[in-house]
Amino acid sequence: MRIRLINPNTTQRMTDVMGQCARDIAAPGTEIVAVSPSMGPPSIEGYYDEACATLGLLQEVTAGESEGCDGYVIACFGDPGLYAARELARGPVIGIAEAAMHAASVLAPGFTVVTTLSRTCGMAWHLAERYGMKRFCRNVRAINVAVLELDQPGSSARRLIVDECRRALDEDDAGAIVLGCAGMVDLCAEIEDALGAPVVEGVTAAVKWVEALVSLRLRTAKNNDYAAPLGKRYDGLLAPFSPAAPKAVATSQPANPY
Ligand code: 2AL
Repeated sequence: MRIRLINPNTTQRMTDVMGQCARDIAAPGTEIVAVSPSMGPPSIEGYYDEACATLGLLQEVTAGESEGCDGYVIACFGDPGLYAARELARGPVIGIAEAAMHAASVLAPGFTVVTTLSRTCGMAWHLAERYGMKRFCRNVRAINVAVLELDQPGSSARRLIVDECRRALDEDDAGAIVLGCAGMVDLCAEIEDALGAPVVEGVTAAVKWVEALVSLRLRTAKNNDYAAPLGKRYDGLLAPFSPAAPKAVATSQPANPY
């Protein structure tokens, strides 16, 4: 099985670390293709970044479809472009916030998200609401470290995350922690050791979820909302993104949309 792990920001060193962590937990026989778009923001820390990252991400899904990928992980905690990606993909597409929140919701009665900058806290709350996870989400806390500073030599990020997680366990009535940034993927084990409580990291959780769905031979439904985009011509700079009209099916049998 081939899973395309898409880091929607353009920072290759983040993509490489995510790819390695994903390969470390993937089942034998799972190939992880870790990619980032050639265009877009180097980190995603707000709604504008997210909107601008989405087209590069969708190009990576289109490339994955040409290569016959079996499933996709959107490896940014805002889950940008998730539903649009599902329109393009045959296989399952999972966002890391979606994966981590669902996993945490079965490990403890409530979880707290610990994220990077406080300006992204509202985004995490919106996602919790969207996924029906708000009743499990006790709090969203920020360490106020930018995404690209998480892995800088001498960064205090690990210590700040552990301190914030401890406060979450003490003050939020949370039993589990969700790490709120893909850039925290390689810190997860250390944080969990320090904390002694479940710490869910979305990149790895999403890889295992996609693996499970693909193993079950489940794919994205193509009858309604996640059907391929309607063929039409886009204007201006977006002309290259114009969805093609669907190909005619050369059979008298009704096409199986699935
Ligand atoms: C993220 C993330 O996961 N990747 C990125 O560029 N920004 N999330 C965040 N909360 O900062």
